[in-house]
Amino acid sequence: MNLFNGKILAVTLMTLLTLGIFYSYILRHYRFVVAFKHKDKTSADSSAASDSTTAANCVKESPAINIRSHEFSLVVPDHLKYNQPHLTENSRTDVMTVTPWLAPVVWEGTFNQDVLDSIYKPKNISIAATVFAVGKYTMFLKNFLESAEQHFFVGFRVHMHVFTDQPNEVPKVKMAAGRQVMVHKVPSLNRWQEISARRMKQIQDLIEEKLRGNTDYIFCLDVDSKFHGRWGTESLGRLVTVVHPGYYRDDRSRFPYERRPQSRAYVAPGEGDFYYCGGAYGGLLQEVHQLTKTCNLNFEADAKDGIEAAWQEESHLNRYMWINKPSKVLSPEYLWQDFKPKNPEIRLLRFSGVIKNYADIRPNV
Ligand code: UD2
Repeated sequence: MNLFNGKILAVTLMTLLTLGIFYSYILRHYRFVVAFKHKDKTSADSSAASDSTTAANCVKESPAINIRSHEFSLVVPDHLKYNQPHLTENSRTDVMTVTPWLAPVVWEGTFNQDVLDSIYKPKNISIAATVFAVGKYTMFLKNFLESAEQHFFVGFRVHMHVFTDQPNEVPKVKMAAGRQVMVHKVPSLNRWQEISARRMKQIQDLIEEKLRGNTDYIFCLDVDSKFHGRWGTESLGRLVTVVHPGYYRDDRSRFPYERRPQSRAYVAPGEGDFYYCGGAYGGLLQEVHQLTKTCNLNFEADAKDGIEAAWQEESHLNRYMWINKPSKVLSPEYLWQDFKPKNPEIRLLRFSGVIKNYADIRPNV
């Protein structure tokens, strides 16, 4: 009996010993594989590798998180030379350069375009712009498109989506490689208010039906405008909006928000950050999709209740941005008005609305 017990004990001990050796071998091997994999990752210099969550001194293998967004990595080529930024110096002291929720406000002098371009160029991003030219507004297309070729994301892949009721009136504009105009036919409407407001739905549809999966950023612009200066990578962000040139020096009590509480665009007195333009906004495709979908739903629900916001989709956009703070705010350099004298803080005029006679060009007054 004792002999038998002794044999069992010996076998058990042998088994435990073997398992112990086996376990420590597996553990060592696993650590080696992790360390090797990690070395591979951190030595990669490209933006693609850095798009993942890899941190330079990370020691643990993180689970495979495959979030790839151009907003998550700001990788520059090694040895890029540019002026040193100084924390105690600010190139712009005359204007606000960051909002209370820490979104940058973009003015000439606040960014280095070489740094930004070198970050976004290797990502091979694709940018869509939408512009509507219904009825007599086709007259603005030539200047808009030609000036965009000179100033709007020059050197990047750009698709200009022109929505019009008269495709034959879209001028042929010579475009650089990687850039093209795409024409979409839309019905003409009897009221300018409808033409302007319905853009949100048409942009939502465009994103759902044509842009998903092939476009990174989108900007939605008024056609009765012209580019005069660079509009480029400094404007890229998750959700981007432009402060209206007509109200940026005013107290918020003077902003022309929708003031009737029955409307879904209502902004209460004492609320609101800035007054934003309906004529230029943008961001990542999924963010602009959410924005246009929400504003359109609210516009339609208002219409069912027999109410149209004071400035149609611009009012809904302002309500949206009050709650959903933009991640980047573009200064009025990005949408000025030709009839306004240039204020001193506007050091570079980039995009501006042309002077027009509303009575001559709109289908209704
Ligand atoms: C402001 C906004 C505009 C919109 C509108 C309120 C700016 C610079 N503009 O402009 O974006 O929010 O208020 O609804 O912030 N359109 C046509 N055919 C027409 C009428 C309009 O194609 O017959 C299109 C065109 O793309 C035009 C846009 O709608 O740029 C806005 O219309 P607008 O320029 O007449 O509106 P406006 O100047 O009041």
